[in-house]
Amino acid sequence: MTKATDIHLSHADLVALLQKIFAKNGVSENNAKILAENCASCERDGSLSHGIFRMAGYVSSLNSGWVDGKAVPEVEDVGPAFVRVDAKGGFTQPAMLAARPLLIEKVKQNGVAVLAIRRSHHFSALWPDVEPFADEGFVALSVVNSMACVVPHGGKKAVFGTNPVAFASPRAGAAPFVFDQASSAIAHGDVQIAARAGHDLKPGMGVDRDGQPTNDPKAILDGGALLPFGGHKGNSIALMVEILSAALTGGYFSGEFDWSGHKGAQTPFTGQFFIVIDPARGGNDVFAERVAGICDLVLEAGQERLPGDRRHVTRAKAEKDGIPLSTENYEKLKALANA
Ligand code: NDP
Ligand code: PYC
Repeated sequence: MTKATDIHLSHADLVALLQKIFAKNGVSENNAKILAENCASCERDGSLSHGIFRMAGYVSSLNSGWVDGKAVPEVEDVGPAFVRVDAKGGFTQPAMLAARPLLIEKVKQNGVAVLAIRRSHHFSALWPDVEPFADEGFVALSVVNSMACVVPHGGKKAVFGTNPVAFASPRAGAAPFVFDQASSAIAHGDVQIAARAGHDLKPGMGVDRDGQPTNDPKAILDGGALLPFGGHKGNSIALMVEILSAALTGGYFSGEFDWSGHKGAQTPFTGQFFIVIDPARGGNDVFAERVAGICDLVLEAGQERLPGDRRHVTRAKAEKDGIPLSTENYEKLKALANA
């Protein structure tokens, strides 16, 4: 009998396999490498709602003609501290990487710069987008909106996406402090995973098609909706994400794009926003030490762990033993690569 994790792949081998799948499905060589690296890193870190679980959705969206895997983003220098990118209907990550050198140059010049990406598809976790900035000594915040599946607090109709916010900061003597969280009570990916596994959700995550509270993930996916986390407070964060990611960038709101003509489309067609700061401009030479200090205080006060800690433990184990995959999932990936 096969065990849940009887295959272990190196990060490089998983990237190569995923790259082949992207390339087979109309993604350019450059973009395939970026997306494969991103997806393999999610799997390696145990961000399973956005790891290899997403590959079938990527393929389905690409084959529906909804997303352009070959898109070449256009980077626009629009102000001393403002970079804009038209992703041209492609994925966000290649657009962000295309703009990165100019963005960093502006952050170094001005102490702060923003990046506004529009006409982009984001189908992954956000931490891979912000963590590298903190690795280079910068503080970074990013938000992305998705597809309307979250009812506003007290409302009846889904307006917001699951709209995550990710933040990264250098921290002395340790990996950067990074959090990455949906503004819904649960990510849509985790609802899909629970539905497949036949597990109920905890109370307070969603409503069914009649607006009644439900713990059944299938009822949420079948005409129901998710709730914002923390009631009216999560609601305001979801709304802020719509404003920054769509209104400000020129992308679509989560409820605005029409993918009905593309059967199989799954990738939200929206926008993404970044603020990147050089903490040295704060005039505090011990910024990273101060961050480490406040993180230590939180742990000493009794919080069991910090955000990102689980990922780093999972990453270290995967780097030592390989990334664990079930035989079933490995076979599915090979089938997609050889289809
Ligand atoms: P989680 O609720 O699992 O985690 C949110 C954050 O809290 C993470 O930084 C996590 O760190 C941290 N955390 C979790 N448990 C604890 C704990 N006990 N103590 C301290 N920190 C903790 O994430 P979500 O379900 O909200 O989101 C999952 C993913 O889905 C995210 O990566 C997000 O970007 C992605 N997403 C993407 C969307 C898109 O449109 N592209 C839309 C919505 C979500 P750790 O990682 O170490 O567990
Ligand atoms: O998990 O909520 C989610 C999600 C939406 C788009 C990509 N991931």
